[in-house]
Amino acid sequence: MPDTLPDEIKTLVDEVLAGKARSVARAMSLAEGRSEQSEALMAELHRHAGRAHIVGLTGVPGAGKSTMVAALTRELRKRELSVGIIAIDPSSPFSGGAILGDRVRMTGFAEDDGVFIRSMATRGALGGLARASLDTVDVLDAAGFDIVLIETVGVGQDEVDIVQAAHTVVVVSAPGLGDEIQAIKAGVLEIADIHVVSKCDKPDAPRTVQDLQGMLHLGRPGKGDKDWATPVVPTSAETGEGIEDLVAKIIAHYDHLENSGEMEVRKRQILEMRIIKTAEDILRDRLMRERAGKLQGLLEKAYQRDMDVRAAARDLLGVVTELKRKGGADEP
Ligand SMILES: Nc1nc2c(ncn2[C@@H]2O[C@H](COP(=O)(O)OP(=O)(O)OP(=O)(O)O)[C@@H](O)[C@H]2O)c(=O)[nH]1
Ligand SMILES: [Mg+2]
Repeated sequence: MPDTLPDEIKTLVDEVLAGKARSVARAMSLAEGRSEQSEALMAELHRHAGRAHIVGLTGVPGAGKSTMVAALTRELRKRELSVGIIAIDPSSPFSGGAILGDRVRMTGFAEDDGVFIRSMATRGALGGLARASLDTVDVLDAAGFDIVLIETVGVGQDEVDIVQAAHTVVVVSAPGLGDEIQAIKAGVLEIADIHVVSKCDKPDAPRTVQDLQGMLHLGRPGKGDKDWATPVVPTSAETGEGIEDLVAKIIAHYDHLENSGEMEVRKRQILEMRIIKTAEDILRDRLMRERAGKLQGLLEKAYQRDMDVRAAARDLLGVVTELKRKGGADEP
């Protein structure tokens, strides 16, 4: 580690690498923000991340994602794989309803060192949600979790971006919700590496399975990964049906990515996306700080029709020349 790193951060890094739960939680809180400390921490952790298998789960609200995450975690633990979980929760941090629900479902893991659960509220997220949540993935990755599960609702560009930054994308559809249609609209079905039909203890589940299989036969091409045939896995958290199969498919997909060279391609795509998202965040912060400054003069000129909007925007961008050298949020 560089000598310039504050002792406090050095200790935190060591503890995260050792997998100490309390330090992992603290590092994740830091990672969500963008202080100078957070940049130093993430720089160090980045060097140690890159080993976890990152699995994204998405689907419309109520599709059964959280129940599935709990069932999957139980199955992965049987195989002695450690699991870090990030649930991106659209509920307000104040109502806390859904977060509480997830906590209750996951309480079975409270005593288990091999499971770490974190809920992130979308409302009130510090900085861009995608940037923040993917930085927290790095923390779990560096902490040595074998699998990192990310649960997001498949609605909204941010959530779709986040789940697409997983190595393996699992799209959960529930029978009878009209999910097929809704998910197509949200552009979510196309990003699936694995389709899951949850609640297959319900009578209309076979229909949903058929719909998805039909859609795949119609040649929705997914990610253009020709050597992977996207499976449709019916599951029930109620009866336990299909959960073992789903874990097997997730692991098979990982093996496929590694053996075909596709993993390297995806890891580069994910990093590209993260770098751009982070740059956008830094830029937005910097520009927002000009609201009381340079922007005032520019908007006045635009208001008087002495300057057009694009010229004003380009002029405003003149303030970013210093960003390369300094941190984002904390520079004066
Ligand atoms: N019958 C049946 N019900 C299920 C199954 N899995 C989940 N459910 C129920 O479906 C409802 C929604 O489940 P969640 O796991 O909270 O769904 P979610 O997709 O995480 O929902 P949000 O996080 O709110 O988007 C709950 O009432 C569950 O009890 C299942 O396999 N069978
Ligand atoms: Mg949920």
